[in-house]
Amino acid sequence: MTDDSRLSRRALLRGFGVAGIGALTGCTTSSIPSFDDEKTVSARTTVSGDSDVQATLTASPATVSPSSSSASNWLYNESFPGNELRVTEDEIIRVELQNRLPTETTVHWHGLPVPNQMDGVPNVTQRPIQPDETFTYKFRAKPAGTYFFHSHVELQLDRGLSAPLVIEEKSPHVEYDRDYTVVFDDYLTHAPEPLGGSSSGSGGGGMGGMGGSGMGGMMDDRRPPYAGLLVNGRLPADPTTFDVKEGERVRLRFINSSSATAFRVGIAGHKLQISHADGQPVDTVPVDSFVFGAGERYDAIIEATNPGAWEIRGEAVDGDEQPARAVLRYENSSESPAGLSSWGRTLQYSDLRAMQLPKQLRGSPDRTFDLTLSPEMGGSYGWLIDGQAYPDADPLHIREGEHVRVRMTNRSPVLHPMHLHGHFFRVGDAMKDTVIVPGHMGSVTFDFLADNPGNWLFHCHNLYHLESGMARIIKYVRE
Ligand SMILES: [Cu+2]
Repeated sequence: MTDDSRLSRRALLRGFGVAGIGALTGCTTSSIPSFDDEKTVSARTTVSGDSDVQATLTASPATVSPSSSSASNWLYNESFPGNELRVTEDEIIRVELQNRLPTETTVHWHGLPVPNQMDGVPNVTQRPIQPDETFTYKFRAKPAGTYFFHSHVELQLDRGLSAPLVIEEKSPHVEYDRDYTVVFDDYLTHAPEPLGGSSSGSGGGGMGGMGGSGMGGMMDDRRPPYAGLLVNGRLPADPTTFDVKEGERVRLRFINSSSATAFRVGIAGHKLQISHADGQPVDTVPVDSFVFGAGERYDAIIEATNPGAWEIRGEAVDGDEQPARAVLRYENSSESPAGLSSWGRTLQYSDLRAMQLPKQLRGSPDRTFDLTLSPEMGGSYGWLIDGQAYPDADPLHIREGEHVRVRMTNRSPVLHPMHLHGHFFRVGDAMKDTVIVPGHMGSVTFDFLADNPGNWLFHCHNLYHLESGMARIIKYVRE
């Protein structure tokens, strides 16, 4: 590993893209989490041996045109979304990231519990990859599941630096004839900018901006000026088509790779048999729709027993863009797709039953964190975990082998999709890595086994909340 002890505070801040945080909070002292701290427990070693799958990712500026006006984005291998990386469980993956961007970058393997030094969080798990530098990520693809990978530097995810990662099971618990990946995203036609500034300024409305429908007039969140919502990189007017044949069972891997959008998803004319939550197998549960936040994934089996052409629809939960759209088209059907008329029964977390729950997570925890999620008060745009804005925030200390419980209460009117790196956690009877904490005093508890030493980011996957402080380091310590 490289020697990172020389990194300055400025470099650390720059790497995480939160140079404004110091000014925002007025803090000059801080406990910047550093990954060379003596108290840190040694991370799992990286995998040795030859790799089974090699890939090269070139991150570079590129042009995409999901709409008539093309936009300048930053992409992997000039693809949008990036090309899917698909492997079989237990294979060793070696990915060389070539940075052709004008600034530094990293790759995070969202949801996959890789060794800490492969996790791609700048200045926490690795030195950011500089322009024209190359960095090699190598890890074992385990466990199987639907994941994605993305840049973890600043707002680069919202420029297009993301792609699906599918790790196929050797023996899946569900049968299917086809397997499609369905990526929901939000789309900017220009470079993303932090949603900073004062609420007293004109235009933005700040944290005090009046909410949309259903907010009861309470304060609402800001939202980037998205030009539209996408399925697999396409706007609703020019939708992706998924071909099926009558009688087939089709596995759909839904990924929310957006930066700031929770989607409500359904398919006209078809039930969804939810088979995996965040890539992990569950007893199949039949629903008509589900809601997922940024960073969440669901796999569903649909039975193709209703010939025709049908809309796959994803509506923003807190946005007024036109819904994202794709088409499920049966062979020999040429009609225009039938729209979704009702959301029907929507999946609840309490419906999910993991095929396997770690037995270490039974009983009472060794350690519990009670954390509030709240907006910064006083007119600045900021998001806090227990009153602190990362990186000026205390790490949460845990010890290897512990059963750790995290209770989150949301003292804001907007939902937060909270994501833990390096671990799956138990929420209800499901194993997940990202969970929505609903607004208006919504509360969610998750439990995890501290079995992957290192310094791990725990944060809101709304990129704009993350960038304005909604993160903590969970740090393995010895004492
Ligand atoms: Cu959030």
